[in-house]
This record gives sequence, C-alpha cells and structure tokens, in this order.
Amino acid sequence: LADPKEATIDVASQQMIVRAQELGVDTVFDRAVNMKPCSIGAQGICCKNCSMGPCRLPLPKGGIEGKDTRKSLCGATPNTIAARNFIRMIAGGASAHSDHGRGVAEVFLAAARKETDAYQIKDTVKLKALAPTLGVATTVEVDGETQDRDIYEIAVEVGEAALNEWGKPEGELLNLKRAPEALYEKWKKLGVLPRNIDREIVEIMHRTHIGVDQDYKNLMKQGTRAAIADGWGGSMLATDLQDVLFGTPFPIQSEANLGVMKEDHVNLILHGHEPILSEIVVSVAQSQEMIDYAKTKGAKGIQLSGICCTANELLQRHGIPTAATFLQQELAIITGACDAMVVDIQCIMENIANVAECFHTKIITTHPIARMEEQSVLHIEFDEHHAVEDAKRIVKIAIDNFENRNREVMIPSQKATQIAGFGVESIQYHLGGTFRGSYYTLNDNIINGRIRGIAGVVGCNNARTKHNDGHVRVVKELIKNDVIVLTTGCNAIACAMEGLLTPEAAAVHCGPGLAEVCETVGIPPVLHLGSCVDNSRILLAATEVVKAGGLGHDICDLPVAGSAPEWMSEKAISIGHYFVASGVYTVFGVTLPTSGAPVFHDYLCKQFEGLTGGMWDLEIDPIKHAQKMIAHIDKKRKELGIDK
Ligand code: NFS
Repeated sequence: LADPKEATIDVASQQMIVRAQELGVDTVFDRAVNMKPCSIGAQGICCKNCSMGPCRLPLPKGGIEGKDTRKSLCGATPNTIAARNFIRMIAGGASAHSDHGRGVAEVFLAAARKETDAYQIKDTVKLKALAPTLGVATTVEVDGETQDRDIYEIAVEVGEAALNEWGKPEGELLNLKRAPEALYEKWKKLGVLPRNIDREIVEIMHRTHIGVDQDYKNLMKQGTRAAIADGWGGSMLATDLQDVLFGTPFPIQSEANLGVMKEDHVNLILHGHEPILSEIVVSVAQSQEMIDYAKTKGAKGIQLSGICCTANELLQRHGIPTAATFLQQELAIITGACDAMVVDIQCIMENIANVAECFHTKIITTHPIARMEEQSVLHIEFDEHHAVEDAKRIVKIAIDNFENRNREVMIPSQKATQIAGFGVESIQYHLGGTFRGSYYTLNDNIINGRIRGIAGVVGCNNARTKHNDGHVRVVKELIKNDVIVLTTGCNAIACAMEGLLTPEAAAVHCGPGLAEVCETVGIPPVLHLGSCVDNSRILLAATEVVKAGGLGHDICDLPVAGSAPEWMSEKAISIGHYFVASGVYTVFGVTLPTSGAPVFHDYLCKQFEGLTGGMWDLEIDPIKHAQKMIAHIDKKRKELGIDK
C-alpha cells in the first residue's frame, strides 16, 4: 500500500488515502506502488506499430560505445522509434483538445442558428473581436452607410468558418496570422503551417505506420505541424468559442480542495473537460426548483464542485469551487459524500466506477465517445438540442441519491481561497497601459526588472511522483525569484490548494519586485488562466507582450519559459510541443519518453532552438527545474540588454 505522506503533500489527500486503505478500497496511489512502469517503454524505444514486434531496443548497460547499431526487425533505429512514439502522443493530445473544440463549434453553430434554447451568444464583444480573424465581417454597407451586422448573423458565419478549420481542403489555419509575424514567417520557412486540424493528425498516423517516415527530423516536422494545429487551432478555437458562448472569464473568488464538499448538502461533482454540459448542469442545479427539491430530501442545498478541467471552466466563469486535481478523483468519492459524479471526456479514471461501487455514489457518463462498461454506471447521453432536460435528469439523480448514503461521511476540512478567471483581456485590464490593446505596464515592469520574466506552469498530476510537490515547489521558486506565473490545468488546482492564487500570497512568497507589482495592482503572483485548452490564452498573452514592444519581435525573444512539473497525458506532450514550436523553452518533470534515443532527445532539447527558438528540457528536481527556467529567462534578458 502507498505511504500517504510519500504519495502527496496535500493533507486532505493523505487523510483520504488512509481512509481508503482502512476501507480496503485501492486507489491510484496504491496501484502506483504495486505496478512499476516498463522501463523500455518509458525510454520511448518500444515499437509496437506492427505485429512483428513489439521490438524493444533498450540502451546497453554503460551506454553506447561507438556507433549505435540497435535496430528493430524492419531496421527502425531508436531515433525513428522514439520520434514515432513521440508524435503519436502529439496526435493523441492534439486530437483530444481539437475534438473538444469541434464539439464546442458544433454547439456554437446550433446556438447561432437558434436550434436550441439552452445556449445563447453571450459575449458579443468577443464575438466581434473574433469575427475578423475568421474572415467574417462585423459591419455591412447599406446605401453608402456602414451598419453593424446582426449578432446572430455574424455568429452563424463565425461558427461555419470555425468548423471549416477542421477539414478544409485548401489553405492554412486562419489563426496562424494571430501569431507574431516573425513566428508565422519562421513556421512558413520550416514548412510547418498546418493546413487543417484533422489532416495533420491523420498524417501523423500515416507517417508512423510501418515503413513510412524513417527520419526522426522529418517525423518531428509533422509533430510540430500537428502541435501548432492544436495550440493555435483546435485549442484556441475551443477557448474562443467557449468564451463567446459562456462569457469571457474575469477575476472571481472561490475555494479549492476536498473541503469544499458539504456533508449536509447534495454533492454533485462535475468532472471532465467540455463546459457544454456542465454549464447547463450549473444553471439547472442553481434553480430554485432544484434547491427546493433537494430540501424535500433532507439536504440543505446543492453543493456543486469540479474536478480536472471542467473544474477550471466552471470556476473561471461561475466561481464554482474546485474539489480535486486529477489524482484526487477517487478520493472525492471516498469522502462518502459524493452523491453523483458526472463525467464527459478525458482524464476520467476507469477505477472511479469500482470505487463508487463501494459507496452510494452514482457515476453518470454523458458523452457518446466515453462510456464505461460497469453495470452500476448510468449513461445519460447529452445532446445540445435537449440540454436542459438532460441536466434536470442528472441533477435529480444526485438529489434522490442523497438519502442513500451508506457509509460514514468523512470530508477533510482543508480548503483554500483562490482567485481565478484571468485571461488575455483581464491581464490587459490589470497590467495594461492607457492605450487599449497594450500590455504596457507588464512590459515596463519586465524592462525595469521588477518582474524578471513570465513562466507558464501547467499540466497534470502523475502518480509516479509525489502529488502536487513538483507543482508547488517549482511555482514557489519562480515567484520567489520575481517570475510571474501563468497557470492552467491541474497545476492551477495544485496552486489554488496551496493558497498561491491569492493577492496575499505575494507578500509571503514573492521576491520584492514581483511582490511590489502584485500589491500595487492587487493581483496574485500566480494567475489562473483556466483549463488546458486555455493554454492558448498563454500563447495570445505572450503575443500581446511582443506587440506591446520593447522586448524583441518574437515570442522566442521574450524572457519567458514553460513548465509541466508533473505531466502524464498525451495532451501535455502536444501542449509542450506547441510551446516549443512557438519559441518557448519548456521544461518537463518526471520523465520524457526519449531517454532511450539520445540523439533524438538531443534534437528536441538542443537543436530545436535553432529551428523555432524554443526547445525541450527534462528536470526532475523541482528547484533545479525552476532554476533552469530562470537561467533561460536571464539569458533572454541579457540578449535584450535589460539585465541589470
Ligand atoms: Ni490537462 Fe485537463 Fe489535469 Fe492533465 Fe488532465 S485535467 S486537460 S490533461 S490531468 S492537466
């Protein structure tokens, strides 16, 4: 069994791991102790792309002397195999983000065409800002006079243009022109401008089939093109269209950790990624009708909370509290107080069904592409055309289940205050200048050295490393050294649980320069920018910094670095690579599936800088990890002549 103190730094999670062990319910933390990863696969040098294999090419003990002669049955080298595996991970990650984006685009179009009452075009300002980037006019000439077009007319064309990005037969992704010009030109020269989102993913699957692409550099070129299609394509479209449909986030206060659950309330937990469903569940659950119904069952009300990126989506737009990171999902059920857990897609552990069977918790799957085999799991397929009815059914199931609690409820008391809801628009508001569209104050404070640089710290938890330890230590080391942190995903949840997402954290944890800026402006030193598709906000924020001037003319010129201290998903690899492709030095913790192919590893970690200005790195030790990022930031400050 797992030692709770070794498994996580979070006291609430430690308590729940002990509780699970007392009840004989195994969790991911125990399984991580019992099953070790395959060392050959972990090094990236196992090829199972045909049935002559799997071919395994372990590094000889003592390393390679002379020529590396390892090869598979067909002759594939470690570099070819590791590159194939790596870009297949990019394909997996890019497809997850982008299919989410496609789903949003479809609902967006249904809303624009008024085929559903459940969704409206909420943020018309953002819609109008977005329209020109997709080639849609916001005004029309009538009798020589310029008139505003109807919002829904614009929205229909925006929805159609957006959906077209997934499969258009010609041209290139429209969003690419939103990148700094120098970056766009670089991509063009490298031949990596994505043509459409789906095609780049399909081409990865083709190129990595037996006997196709056998040059790790050429394989990575396609990996780069697909990753750009994710960050600047599918993910960015998901974020933009979600903002228009549900509102662009602005700073909002809430709480985080398992302690947000309430014993005397119906606890309905929303877990997964797309806000399409959860947005409607929130509005239904907050209706008087449902609250009254909950009271008839003996509950004081309905406590909603979130897990994974659904949590981030609902937090940034509604202040719904965050119950848990990826690794705490089983623990939320082990409280005995989770009446229903609604899931859609991505990062949902299959084992929650087993854990739920030991309690009264109802697991409800809602997405046609993500079902569970267990009989005990309910499936309510969600459809935007009858969204409210579906949401009502779901909320009622949770309420009806309140009476069925069958074990002692044990909710940990730990929870922390958090401010979330930052984005390109709100950073401009807080750290902008007098002129609209400018990040003047931010740039000015970077130039004068109060802020040393900007870090994007993102990504998952991973049961192969101590839960939240890497996240928290990397971020604390950065802000201690005056590096402002932009966070998303499960890193944001970890930082929230640690109290780092409050303005008060500045005085406690920051270096003097960053503390002064945060205190003057009234912002936390760690800004929560949302879910993992919202990493696209980081790309656009970096672009705004370039545009505001004084710090070079491309993202790779900026004193900026990226990090995923506890990554585990394919999505993280796609994100990491679109950061690298956009010119950002990006450090991952835990492991990288490249160590068995030193030449390929070197290509990603050193030579890539000559291509895009960004490069990969691996650093397991959190302090060294942050220090490497700071060293890169200092290198860029020196190149800009602002190192004093
Ligand atoms: Ni991101 Fe969100 Fe968390 Fe990792 Fe999973 S929730 S999309 S993949 S585990 S950060």
